Amino acid sequence: MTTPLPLTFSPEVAEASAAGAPIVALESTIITHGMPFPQNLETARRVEDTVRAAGAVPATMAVMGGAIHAGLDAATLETLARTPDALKLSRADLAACLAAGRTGATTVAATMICAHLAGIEVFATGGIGGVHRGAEDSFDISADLHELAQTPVTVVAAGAKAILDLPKTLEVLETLGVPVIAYGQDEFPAFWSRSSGLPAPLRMDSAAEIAAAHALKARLGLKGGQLVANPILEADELPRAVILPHIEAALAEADARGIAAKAVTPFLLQRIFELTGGHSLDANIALVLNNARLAAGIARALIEMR
Ligand code: PSU
Repeated sequence: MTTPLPLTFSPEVAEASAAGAPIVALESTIITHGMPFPQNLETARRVEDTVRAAGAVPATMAVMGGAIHAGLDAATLETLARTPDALKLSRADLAACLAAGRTGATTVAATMICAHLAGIEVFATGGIGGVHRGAEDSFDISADLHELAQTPVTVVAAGAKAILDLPKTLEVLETLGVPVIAYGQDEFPAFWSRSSGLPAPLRMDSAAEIAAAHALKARLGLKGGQLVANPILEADELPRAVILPHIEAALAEADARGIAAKAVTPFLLQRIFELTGGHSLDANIALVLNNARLAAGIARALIEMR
């Protein structure tokens, strides 16, 4: 289905949208820049299946051939997973990528924008971008934070990636007025680990409560979305003490090599993958699946409420 916007729905998503069925948006930067092939493709498929098994329809977002795609068919998903030079799209480059007719993968920020255009209110990812360590010199703060402040989509993530400066990330989210809701625990989770040592600003224990807060925020005329920080399951986590030395080593290497801007996050994820002998990727996959399940529950609850 093509709309007057440069926005194309896959048949599955078009049908769900017409029926008012629950839909969960999924991003694609995690496919092109966050995981190596073929695990990226396998994970993308498993995440979609997890959303379906939990009673919602997955809409993986990407820009291809001059259109935003809400939902990718199997062949298109595979093509994207095999496109290592896809652009990494955020708010700043979405329109330019469309104009140039290039292939682009959507980050959290760009996926929120595309989801909102497609009428989708819930989105699952791994971990959002945030304030990078050393941001006081580099000014490297992910556009994901500002997007959460202005686009009304609830984003389910396992916190912010632990390669970041988590206290500063929480500070910026507070300044921007973004509700940060830890799911089922008091602490803000740290992506590969359940614990960050930092209290979460808010806590909720059910999908229905999160859906109610999402709806009330809009009713009050408050701009922006919510961040749901869903801790990785205990059986899958890499405890902080295990992962921290690897994060420090990868950060030191990025610094020595002068890695900057959009290249930082993909470089760090790849180095930590190598340093943990692949365990960080196993945990990353597990946490995305866990987020997909919760997001489907929130999308269902939103519809049941209306
Ligand atoms: N979650 C993951 N892996 C990823 C990402 C999220 O498990 O690679 C991506 C998201 O697209 C997020 C981006 O928006 O990392 C953050 O990049 P940056 O730090 O450059 O803003």
